[in-house]
Amino acid sequence: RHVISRKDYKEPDFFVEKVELVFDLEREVTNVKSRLFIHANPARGTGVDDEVFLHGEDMKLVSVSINERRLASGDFTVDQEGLRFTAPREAFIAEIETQISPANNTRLEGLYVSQSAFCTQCEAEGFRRITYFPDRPDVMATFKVTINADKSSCPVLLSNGNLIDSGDLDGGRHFAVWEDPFPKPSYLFALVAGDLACVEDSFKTVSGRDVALRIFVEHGNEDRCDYAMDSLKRSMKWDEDVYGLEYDLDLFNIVAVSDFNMGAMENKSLNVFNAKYILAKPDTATDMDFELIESIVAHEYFHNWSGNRVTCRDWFQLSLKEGLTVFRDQEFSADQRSRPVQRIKDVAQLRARQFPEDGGPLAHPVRPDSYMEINNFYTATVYEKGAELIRMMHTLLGPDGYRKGIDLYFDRHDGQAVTCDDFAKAMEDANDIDFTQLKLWYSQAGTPKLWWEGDYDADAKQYRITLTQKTDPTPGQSDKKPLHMPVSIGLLGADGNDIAAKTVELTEATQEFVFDGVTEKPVVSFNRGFSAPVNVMTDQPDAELVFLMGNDSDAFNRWEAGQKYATRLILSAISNFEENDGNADAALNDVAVAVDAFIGAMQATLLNDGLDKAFRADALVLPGEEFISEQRKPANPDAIHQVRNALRKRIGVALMDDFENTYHQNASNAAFTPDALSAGQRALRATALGYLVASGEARFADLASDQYKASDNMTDQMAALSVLNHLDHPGRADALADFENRFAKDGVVLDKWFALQAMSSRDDTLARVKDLMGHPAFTMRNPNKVRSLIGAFAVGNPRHFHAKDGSGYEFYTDRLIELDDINPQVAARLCAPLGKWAKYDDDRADMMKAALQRILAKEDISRDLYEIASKSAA
Ligand code: B3K
Ligand code: ZN
Repeated sequence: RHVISRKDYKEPDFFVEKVELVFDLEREVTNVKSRLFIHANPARGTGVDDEVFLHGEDMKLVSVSINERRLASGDFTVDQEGLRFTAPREAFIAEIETQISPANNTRLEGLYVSQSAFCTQCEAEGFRRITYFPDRPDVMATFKVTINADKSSCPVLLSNGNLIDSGDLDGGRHFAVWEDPFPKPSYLFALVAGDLACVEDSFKTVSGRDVALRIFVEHGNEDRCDYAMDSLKRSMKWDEDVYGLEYDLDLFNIVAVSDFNMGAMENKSLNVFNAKYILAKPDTATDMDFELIESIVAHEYFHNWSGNRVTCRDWFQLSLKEGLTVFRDQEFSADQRSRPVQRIKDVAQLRARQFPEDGGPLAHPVRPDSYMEINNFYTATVYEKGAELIRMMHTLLGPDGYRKGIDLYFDRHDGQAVTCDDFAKAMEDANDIDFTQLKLWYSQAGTPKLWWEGDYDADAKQYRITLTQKTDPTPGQSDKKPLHMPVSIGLLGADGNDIAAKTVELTEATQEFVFDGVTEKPVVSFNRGFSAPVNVMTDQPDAELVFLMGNDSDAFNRWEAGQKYATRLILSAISNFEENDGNADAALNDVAVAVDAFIGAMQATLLNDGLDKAFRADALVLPGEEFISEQRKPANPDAIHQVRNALRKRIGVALMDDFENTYHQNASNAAFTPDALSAGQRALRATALGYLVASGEARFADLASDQYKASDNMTDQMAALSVLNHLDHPGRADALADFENRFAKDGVVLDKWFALQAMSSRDDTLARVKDLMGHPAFTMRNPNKVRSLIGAFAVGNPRHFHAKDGSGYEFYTDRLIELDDINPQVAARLCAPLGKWAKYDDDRADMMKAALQRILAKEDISRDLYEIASKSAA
């Protein structure tokens, strides 16, 4: 199999200055004519031949002409990778005609049909499925695009940039011509054509430019665009205020489509979104949906600078745009909502998705060294760990130094395709600082482990703290060097106030830091705000964790202390689960004192009105089953599930009165608004309901059932439904039936219904999932459906996915094999859960490895799935 290596990067031999495309849109056969204005790269080495290579896949080549002379079949060669011919001596024009079939494009890369509309997805390498082209990000061209289509089925015709012409044609057809003045790589090209409704607004930029903002959706969804539009306007303003970056065209379009491989795509001035991340109104979307819409709309908008104006030289540099843009959207959300709550969410996400990746068979650096299929590298590491890297720069430089670096970066590289090194260099030059060691975070994979040891000297009033770091080997990288990282540390006195706090810079394997003027033996609050994205290995006594839960001035570490305490409790109960004959209650009894202390601390958090409600809701949630299973090898999914539930039950019973009060006090009669404050109130109430139901008292299941019936918004309904989902209560069936009825025709909303059932811990879940595959709304062709039913089963239902008899693995493997023929990118993405075999007992590990072998034995396996399955099996 072909492996592409970062060290083999070579500048392109030829550049394309300008592209003119003409599309004749038809569902079965679309004709594409392209005119490329090509010239040789003046910097290319001497002695190279004059062969021009243009990428192209799965197309019919109709003709090629050079400078208006049609090439005979002997003058060019075409294979599975592309088209080759000999270039004339001077700059020249190539004209190429191809035919493609959007209706049969189930991979959803290139030009395809979603519902009745035509749309494109070109990142990373989809443009080569539309026409022959040097489909690499360091070739940047201006695009002029003519779209011809049937007027009645495609009244809306869109591409990047400005509309410069349009009109009617014979035979019921019409056309539009778009021109994008900004040179861009082919991956940012987009085209949309269909019968879509449009919601319109506008934004005046800081220098007075009026920008028309349009969101295109399927008819009937016009009333679900308000929040996305509002998020867009707030993003535009925030980027001006915080980064000094202004929008650069008179038009910004967003299109929502039902069939989409990922979340959204930042095509220049024509963002295409998975409809799930645009459509929302109170009775169809939860608070979490609103939050995701806000952050993804912002993320794609921010790419206009971090990604489009300055793009990546090659795909190994993907984190240049993705890490930076994730950091930008995280900060945007922190400013729009609650900063500590945002940080808790981001860290929980990092630990749930990126840490396991970094500790498993698919571990790779933020800037990978090689790949088989680049689409497999849109990972938590490139995105979220990449964002942590930028965050560390921000912490080390401070807001002003960071901004100086950013200004220099955009100033220096506007209009260019650059590297992660170029980014770091701008940060260094603007601040006269050396990031040589910090840059190891780009190249070294694996989550560092960090230990600390403190020593208090009462006479000298000094507290000395020694930090030790170590990173374990990862596939292909055995020797790890010490990293440079900022570690924020606070010292708390007995009264709960900070005696001292500072951010130290760790650069050595072991290093000591001294705090002066420490008047009493402190309690340490370590790695505040998760300033370094590491695993802190040092345990603190239960009493210190309780103290931090109640007193730390750093809200993140208050939450963190609770998570640590809960994890430790659950792990110790799990380790004596077997000795207690698999009885989770008895296992908890063995650690009864600690359980009681923990519940006391939870109660204090619950009742502390000084803490905001969203924070309290987060702090009361126990670490998830997946997270716990990462903490000990072998992980026993049954034990984890039972112990965690038993602990939830104890908390529910012990704090029943408090939860009941919380539940009733936080009811609201006001109309639903998606703002952070009201969302926090609903979240706290949902947490209370969850614990009340967990207590096992039947009246609370009735309460959940009543809540489902009585509430008028999706957030409260889903809160009720997600607790009923695991029960035998008649309210479950009623609510599910009602949900199905109401949203039968509503793909995006019905996905919640599929996912709920896939995640139920009830015994009949797998059988039900199999049935649901025959549901009229289910299709393997729609990625959202596949993720909701099949993906949610693997990721959100550890108990059934890891069933001891192997039934979960078997079902799942069949689906991946089936999906690979339809959509390899999505199949590859869903394969990762099987790669975690090393975490489980031998029986399960063997079954998971056998499943990977069965996948690898598939005839015509895609490059996408092969890469993930083969690396996972190793
Ligand atoms: N840049 C796109 C992701 C493209 C994924 C291609 N497999 C969305 C984003 O990160 O904003
Ligand atoms: Zn992105």
